[in-house]
Amino acid sequence: MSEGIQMPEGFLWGGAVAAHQLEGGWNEGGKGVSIADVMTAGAKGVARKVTDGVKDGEIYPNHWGNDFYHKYPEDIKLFAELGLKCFRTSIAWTRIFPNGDEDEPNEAGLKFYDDMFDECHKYGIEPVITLSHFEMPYHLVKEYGGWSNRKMIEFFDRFAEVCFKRYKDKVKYWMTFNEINNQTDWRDPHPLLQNSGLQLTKDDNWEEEMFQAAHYEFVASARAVQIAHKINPDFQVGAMIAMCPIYPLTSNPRDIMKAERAMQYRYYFGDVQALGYYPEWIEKYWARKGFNLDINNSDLATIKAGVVDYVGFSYYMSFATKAHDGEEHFDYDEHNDLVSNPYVEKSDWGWQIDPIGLRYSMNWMTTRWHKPLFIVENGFGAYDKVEADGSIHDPYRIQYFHDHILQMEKAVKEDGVKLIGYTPWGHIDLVSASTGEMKKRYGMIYVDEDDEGHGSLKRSKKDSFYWYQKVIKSNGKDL
Ligand code: BGP
Repeated sequence: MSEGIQMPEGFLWGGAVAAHQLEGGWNEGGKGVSIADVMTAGAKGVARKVTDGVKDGEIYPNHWGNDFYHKYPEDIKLFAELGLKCFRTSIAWTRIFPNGDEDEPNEAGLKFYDDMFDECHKYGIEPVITLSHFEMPYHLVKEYGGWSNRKMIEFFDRFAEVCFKRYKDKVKYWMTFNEINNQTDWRDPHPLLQNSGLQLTKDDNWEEEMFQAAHYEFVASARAVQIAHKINPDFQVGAMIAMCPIYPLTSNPRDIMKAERAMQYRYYFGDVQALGYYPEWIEKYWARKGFNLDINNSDLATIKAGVVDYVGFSYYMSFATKAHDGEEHFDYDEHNDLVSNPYVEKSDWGWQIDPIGLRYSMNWMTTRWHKPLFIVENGFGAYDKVEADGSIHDPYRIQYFHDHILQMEKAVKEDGVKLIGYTPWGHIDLVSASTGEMKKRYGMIYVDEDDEGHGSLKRSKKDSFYWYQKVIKSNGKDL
């Protein structure tokens, strides 16, 4: 494997997780029920089921996660041994506001994060915090219809403000909504529900609902940016975009136009959050589709005033697309328009492995949004095997990280991209967001637990642990 390039001093090497995928303790410490808590397990290639409450006999993997809620002191100690400079996680909204619409926050929930952040600082690890990572109070979904309701802006901003005030001196890097653009596959209820809680309200015209919900999220996010800067001008508040560049399958101009529209559609979220305005094409699109959205001038002013400080993004894979015969408008429909790219390999879950796509994406975002970037997710979900002596050899994961980190380093060194840090996804094994499985593992730290939550929960180090440890120690040179 080739040698790496040393990163600039102070580069934030880290790891990333999300509250609902690892904490467990779903009904402890006064926590309310979140939408993640009512999602049953899926399986490889099968979407998880959203239930209308918790029923006996169903498996809800987010109820136990990997038990970080109880084990965080020993886990953070391991993260320190790995050498992490930062740790990305999220605050479970329901620990702070169990129902979402209360006036007063839940002290036990606030204290949990206080203690956990203190534990990080003990080892010089900087917490990087997402406010809403694929979850919201289930009560807000049932009673208000989630983000289809403008009232969510008020509830979210109250939650954000309480967190900004409480953790004013403990957290500097924030993100508002995880993968806010992972709603563009609006035919698939799963990402919609996770981001917006829309699933339980209507089942027709989801595309229009998606644009509406996203708009309310943009306003809430922009207001949160402004609130944050008032509380602490040093706060850095970012967007969080799921970046999968969409390539044209061929150089046929029709495919080029199709891919261009697909990129516009999937990434207008970044335009709004990083540039402060909706792109030109979108109003024409809404008019042609007959969408009638609740967007007013004061919202647009808020969006303009609440531009993010940086763009956090996840990168796992690239996509490819191709125009359909005879189609006139080149509209993007994520459910039907993606095709297989013959030039890249795929993971066991069909995710296209494309390290150069990471460098390409970093260039594309920099040219378009002119903001510092932060790679807050990147990783390889795979089956791992524990050997008789307890060791776990995961060369496939090391290869994936090696190839992606090298491209990341080239983007910084050779292309001038400004990059705050790199936090590989699920550096400790956790529940998969899409399938609810434990066996789709991303970790450098193995957790002894199966898909039903059985196992000793014992943590052990995979080969990738030692590999990443040396990458961090050499600041990216020893790859
Ligand atoms: C991103 C999510 C994460 C995480 C990751 C891996 O979309 O932000 O929460 O889960 O993907 O996905 P999965 O767990 O489905 O393999």
